[in-house]
Amino acid sequence: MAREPRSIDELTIWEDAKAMLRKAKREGVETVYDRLEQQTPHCKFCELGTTCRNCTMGPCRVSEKRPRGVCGADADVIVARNFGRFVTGGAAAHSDHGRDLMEVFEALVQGDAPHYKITDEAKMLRLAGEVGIETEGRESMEVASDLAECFFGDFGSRKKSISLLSRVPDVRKEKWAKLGMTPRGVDREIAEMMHRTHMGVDNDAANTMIHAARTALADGWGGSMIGTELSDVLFGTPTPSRSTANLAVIKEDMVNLLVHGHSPVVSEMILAAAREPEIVARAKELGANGINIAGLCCTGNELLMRKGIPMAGNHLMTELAIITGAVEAVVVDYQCIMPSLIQVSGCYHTKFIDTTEKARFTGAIHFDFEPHTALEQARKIVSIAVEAFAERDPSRVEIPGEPIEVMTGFSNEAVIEALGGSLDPLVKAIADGDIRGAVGIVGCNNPKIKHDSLNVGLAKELIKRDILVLVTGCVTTAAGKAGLLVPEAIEMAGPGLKKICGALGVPPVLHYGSCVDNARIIQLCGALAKALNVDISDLPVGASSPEWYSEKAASIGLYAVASGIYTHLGHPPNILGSETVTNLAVSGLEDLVGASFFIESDAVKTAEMFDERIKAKRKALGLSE
Ligand code: XCC
Ligand code: SF4
Repeated sequence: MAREPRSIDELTIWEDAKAMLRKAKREGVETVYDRLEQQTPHCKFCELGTTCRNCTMGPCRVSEKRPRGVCGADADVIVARNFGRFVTGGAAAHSDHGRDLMEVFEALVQGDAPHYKITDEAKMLRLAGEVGIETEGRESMEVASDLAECFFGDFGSRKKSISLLSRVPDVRKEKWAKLGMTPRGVDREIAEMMHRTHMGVDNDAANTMIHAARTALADGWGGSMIGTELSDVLFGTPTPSRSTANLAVIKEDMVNLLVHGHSPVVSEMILAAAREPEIVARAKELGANGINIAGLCCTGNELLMRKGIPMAGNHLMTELAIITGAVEAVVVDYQCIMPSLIQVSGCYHTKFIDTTEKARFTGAIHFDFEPHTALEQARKIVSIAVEAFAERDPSRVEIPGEPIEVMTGFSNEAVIEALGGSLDPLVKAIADGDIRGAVGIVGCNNPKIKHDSLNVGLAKELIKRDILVLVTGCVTTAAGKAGLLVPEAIEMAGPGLKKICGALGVPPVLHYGSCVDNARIIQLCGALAKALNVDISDLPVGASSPEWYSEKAASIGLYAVASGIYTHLGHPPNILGSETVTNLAVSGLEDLVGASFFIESDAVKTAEMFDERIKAKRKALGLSE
């Protein structure tokens, strides 16, 4: 049954978004919301996860009437296989991003990446120490070379477990070993999932799900974690700083270049090129006041965290940013870049530039970013943006609202430093009940859900209950626009959180980075569990992805659960066609790994669920509720 199209007010909570949706209507520009209407209703079988296209005896759709595919696979097997591949897509995306950082790091060690450098050498040496590489009395580049070798090894097939499991409490590792869930190698688990889900291989839903968890763990504690750590080594470990967010960070009097995607390898070079005097002078010659770099999605998070570059918007704002009519260029690397951006750019003077061989967009201007020529490429790209300023049509420019202040840069290192050098004050605040627990709110936007309503709603409900919130990914922009990422937001928090954050001068909602940076959150959980001598599943913590859409979010959710973190999703993945798989996700995993998923679309109810969970965990630790 087709539903009534939603009004603009029902699509999003933001005024800047509404203004641009109205402009899109006026100017006849199609957006993600229009296409969602066209695609609704979706295929019921696909929604339930009960379709299979894994061989040409099919495709098959199973139901009560036709309970088995041609090969005999039932709904449990089909749903588990589909979910397994779905998660694996996400793990592959994060991890291949991690690999790109390894390649730049290795090129640097080999002297083949002249424009990159080791910015945080101390962190590089610390990392090397953590994975058992000798650092005493050795040249830094020698250590770096061993570290690159070690991380490449983590992607392969020769290890029994990936190296950063050194950050996981022993009890948790023993659990994984018993379940056959220990991640051995990033690429290995990914490839093995593709093998298992071929026709006639793994035909036991629970067994497939265990391997899905193992693949997700290889992402969280492997590919993503390596991506995050090497990004810090190369571009600097984030420290607290101030910036701004929303569409008004786009400047009418400047050349606006938006970076979109995920990898700092490209965006950091764009930023460096845009700061060179010659190119700024050219912008001024053309009548602009300078060059304004702003971010979208996670590459935006990377630059926001490390360089304080303003954030124009999250996933559902990417089309709308171009609709301001003031964007000279959108420069993308990969992931979450709607192909529609090509069409939207085409409606304006906006140049759409892709930068990697593995993520090309038909109709885009293409550059092939390589470590040894990165800065030259970046200069050419910024020049294209600058020259496009002359083509802008001022009569079509509309930039809504005013930028909102945000505080960013909360890496674990920065948090520990703010706490005076150790996690002890945090442990004490938790023990005293000032901070009752912590929840990471992560992930995306999804046009099926009123834009950012749940992301913001949940964050507000949690801090009221003295639950510290950490945000990453597209939730960052949501929290920022809602005024939650500034120290003054303690006024919206409960008394305990207000006291602690007030004393430290930090917001009750901490920006922890991009999607790969969820690795920072599990690392923190691992460290807290070790400090308390308990398992991660004993901690009063949770994770949530209220408005998720992507395979990557599914991988993040599953590695959180498999690490022992109770995890909320605002809507279910496509698994409801199998009772076995659904039950495993929402309860069975609890017995296996000490945590499970829960699905809830209401912010208050979700906060109450976390509250109950945190109470129970605190009680079990002998703490006041
Ligand atoms: Fe993509 Fe990372 Fe989701 Fe945003 S949050 S829509 S995955 S950009 Ni990760
Ligand atoms: Fe159908 Fe089985 Fe082939 Fe899937 S693997 S398409 S269920 S025959």
